[in-house]
Amino acid sequence: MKPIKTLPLYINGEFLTNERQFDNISPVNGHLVNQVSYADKHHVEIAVNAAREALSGEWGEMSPQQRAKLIHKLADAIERRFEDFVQAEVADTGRTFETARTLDVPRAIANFRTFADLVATNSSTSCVTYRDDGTKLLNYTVHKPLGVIAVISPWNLPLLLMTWKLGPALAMGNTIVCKPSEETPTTAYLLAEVVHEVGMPKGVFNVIQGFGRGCAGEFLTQNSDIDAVSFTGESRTGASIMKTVADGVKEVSFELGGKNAAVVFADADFDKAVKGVARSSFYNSGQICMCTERVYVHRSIFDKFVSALKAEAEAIQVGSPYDKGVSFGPVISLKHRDKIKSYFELAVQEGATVVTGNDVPKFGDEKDQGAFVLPTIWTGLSNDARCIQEEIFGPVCHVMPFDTDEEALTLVNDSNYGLVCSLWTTDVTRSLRMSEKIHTGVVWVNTWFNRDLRTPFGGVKASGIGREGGQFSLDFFSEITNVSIHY
Ligand code: NAD
Ligand code: 6OD
Repeated sequence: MKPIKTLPLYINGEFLTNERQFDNISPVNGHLVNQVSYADKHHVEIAVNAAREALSGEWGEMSPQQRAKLIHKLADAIERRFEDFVQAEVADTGRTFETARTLDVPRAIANFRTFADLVATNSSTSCVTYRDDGTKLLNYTVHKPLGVIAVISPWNLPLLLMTWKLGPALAMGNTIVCKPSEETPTTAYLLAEVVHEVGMPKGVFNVIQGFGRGCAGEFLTQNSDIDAVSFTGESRTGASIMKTVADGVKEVSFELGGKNAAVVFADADFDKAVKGVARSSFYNSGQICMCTERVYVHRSIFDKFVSALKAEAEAIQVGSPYDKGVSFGPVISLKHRDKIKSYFELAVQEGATVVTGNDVPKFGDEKDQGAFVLPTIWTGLSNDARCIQEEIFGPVCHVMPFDTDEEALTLVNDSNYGLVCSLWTTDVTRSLRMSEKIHTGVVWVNTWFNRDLRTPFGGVKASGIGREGGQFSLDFFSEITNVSIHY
């Protein structure tokens, strides 16, 4: 891929460059990746108007099967430009090439293919009502597009999380205005290029770039002509968006923050649990909403577990994704690094024992201008410590011992968040009993971040509203009408 100097917006089938631009900075070394056109308020308005118009044009006339065919073409076009997407995701985020090649880009392709297939084979429900007078009602449901969807996504898995919403929203015949994170604008631009290439009707997919509060994100949610917001990001931002759209009574689907627990029982496959928790705590530099930041380990194996997890953390090769052998890149920005550093200080103030990390690495080269932190493990805090209650969103976990299953359950559920939980045990009955009582949207047993795209995904409490995945996504992105025929 040739270096892109300025990213344009994509509105109503056209690429538009605005003279007002912001810098996209590499978290690896502080270099400029590219400049990005701001979407001003009027750009957002024309994007929403174009999306509204496109609902009733050629796109609105397509059958689900025709839409599915076009979405498959889109997935094929991404596959043809696989390496461009990989390079862009690595440049924006600093993650490893392996992560981009095995997670981000394949999942983007799967997000389109899965929902294209689901919509092409979807059926509706029906039932017959038998009335006292001998007449009947035939009821059947019709799924219509919900309308213009505002898709607002974060920086941690930019392409994966945006396409997780675009796949089902397009499959159901909606039109979209999407706003990627200001930290990671490039793959959304590439997506606009492939949308353009495959001949998606103009106005169906629009990309506006810029920041959130007081900027493109808020201009979009304030626009009364959107029909719904599908948002992934911080819980606080979700609350603010909810207030913005409340007067217009817009539908929302929110995937928000987490402070996820892993529970390691005495009967766990020890080596598998250590590797699993190391992965769930440190993968993608801890920047996945499902990452583990609270680890509860049965007291009988606590010391052994902490030593083994420390060894895993210290074996991680921290550095630039462009260097050989590196398995762990920077966090997204200096601002985010400083937030994580503030928790390093807080942990010590709160009385934590630092097992490893709790510092930024020194490289003696341009990476010292990057946003690196070391994989970090703490012990010794009580469950009400801020470091255990607040989402840090970095490669940081606290390990605490427990004695009984009931105690583990209480500790896990003692959180404002409720996204995911991982249980490590060889006792199936224990895993079933615990899963029924854990307050999270997903419980994994002896695994983590293992996804079947047909299953519901989402959080409880401050971790979200609604579920996306399979039929749950198709339902959210539809206006479902019951047609009732009397005969
Ligand atoms: P963020 O909330 O700061 O930003 C997310 C998006 O919202 C960005 O595009 C941003 O520009 C936009 N935005 C910010 N303020 C806005 C406003 N007032 N109105 C409209 N748009 C606005 O989140 P982030 O820092 O990009 O992402 C990290 C957060 O996302 C973490 O809390 C993480 O847990 C969460 N997350 C959750 C999931 C999930 O599936 N539950 C997935 C990924 C990330
Ligand atoms: O795998 C998914 O579908 C999903 N929504 C992942 C969320 C990851 C959060 O960072």
